[in-house]
Amino acid sequence: MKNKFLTIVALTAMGISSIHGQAWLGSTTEKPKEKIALKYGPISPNPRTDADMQRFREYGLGQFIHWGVYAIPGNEWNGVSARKGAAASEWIRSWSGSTAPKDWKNTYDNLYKSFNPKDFDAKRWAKEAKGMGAKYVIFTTKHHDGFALWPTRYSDYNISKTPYKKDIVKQIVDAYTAEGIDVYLYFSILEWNNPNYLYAAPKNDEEKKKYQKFLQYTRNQLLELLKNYPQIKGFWFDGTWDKAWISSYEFTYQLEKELREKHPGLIIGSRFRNDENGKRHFDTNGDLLGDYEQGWERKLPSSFESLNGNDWDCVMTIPPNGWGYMKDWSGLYTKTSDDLIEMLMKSRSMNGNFVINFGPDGNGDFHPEEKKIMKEVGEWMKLNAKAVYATHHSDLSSTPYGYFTQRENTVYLTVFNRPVNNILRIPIDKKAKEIPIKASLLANGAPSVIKHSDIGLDRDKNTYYDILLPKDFTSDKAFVVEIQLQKGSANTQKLMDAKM
Ligand code: JFZ
Repeated sequence: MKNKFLTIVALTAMGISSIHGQAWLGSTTEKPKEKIALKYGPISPNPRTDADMQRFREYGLGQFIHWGVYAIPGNEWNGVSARKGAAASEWIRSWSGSTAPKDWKNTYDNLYKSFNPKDFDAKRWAKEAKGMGAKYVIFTTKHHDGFALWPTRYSDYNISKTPYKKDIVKQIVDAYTAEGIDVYLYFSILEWNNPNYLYAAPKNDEEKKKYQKFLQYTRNQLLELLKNYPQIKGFWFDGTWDKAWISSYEFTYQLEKELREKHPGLIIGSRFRNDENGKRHFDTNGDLLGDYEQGWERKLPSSFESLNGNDWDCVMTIPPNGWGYMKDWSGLYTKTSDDLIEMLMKSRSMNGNFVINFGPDGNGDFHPEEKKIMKEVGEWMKLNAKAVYATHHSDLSSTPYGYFTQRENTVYLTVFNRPVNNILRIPIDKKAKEIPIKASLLANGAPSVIKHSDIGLDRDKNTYYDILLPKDFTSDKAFVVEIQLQKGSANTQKLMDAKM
């Protein structure tokens, strides 16, 4: 109850519900005492234990790219900003109100005729993403405007009709795969200007027939993507919140099955389909639909426990909102590399992947601020990757200094808050079977002294291991202390309690 209430308050504050009419879900599900029988519940086991899913868990850092014809206006038109008239830069087609240009939708729907990104170089993008440390990329094949960045046979509104002509999805898939970066395709079900698209559930035979055409079109496009780009690892679905799609649970269930059969190992998040009761992300029983929780959008979970062991990723914009190219970043709080690195390590400490979004411009260049972020995150990753990739939540109690991640017997403490006395005091449960024996700085390998300090800070539940940081070590970014655990017990002194 409490969680639900908080969710509603948060949503109202962000005005999200007014954009999508769909509440963000998060892991706030309460499970019923007895399982309710479902015909259209989860298809894949949860959690998945296969190698492809294990690979997903180890990514750590990802890159999201929003690219389409909305990159041309870049959230403005003829010098007028769409900031107050459109929900986000990639939503600029829905620009309305006093600032919207005359006949805007028509102008927008003709933008593809000038889409000709002369600087686009997929190999360069992939190299830069690799330099940032990304292990997977999520690329928009088609956003809500319906414009396809591949030469789809099922709609004329696609890249082959632009002056650029060449298949962009193919170039992305090939270039990123060649760099060892796994590719996931973003695909919006929602299409604003498709005559067969419906928002409300079809009411009569005519509407049903029309929507059937839309569903077949969606299926055709997805099968086409799998056929054209067999290297892809998964789909990242979006725009699945409208009633017509929600009412099509029989179709979407079959489609998910078909996609999985055609492409073994395929990874699909929880945003694709709902059960027969219209439950999205989590079914009527509170079980995850899809392979990982896909509701963490521009926000992070508050605790590891609240995630109920589900896999998840968080997708994050650098500006407050706006995923497509935005020419003007002035007057906005844009996240720094420090902000993003902190969110990355917080995600990793809770078993999640963290995905940073980029919105290249109409020429195929990244925003100068994005280039800076990419470089800074990449420099940090070069030193600290061991704390990020293939790590997981650590059972050590959370610490005010930063975040713990762990791989086998090695614990990484990414320090964001350095204590003035240079002592990192790590509480270890007195009953723990493993204790810290060695610590060093990832940045330069310098060893740190560990001292066992047995003082009753928290009612004697824990004993403490003090890691003494070298005083002459300075860093203007978060830094990582690598800590070796070894089997053993803390041998705490049993002091007699005073008579009181
Ligand atoms: C969607 C899109 O509308 C947006 O343009 C962008 O592509 C983003 C990644 O996904 O936006 C959403 C979708 C769901 C929520 C919020 C924004 N949500 O559930 O809170």
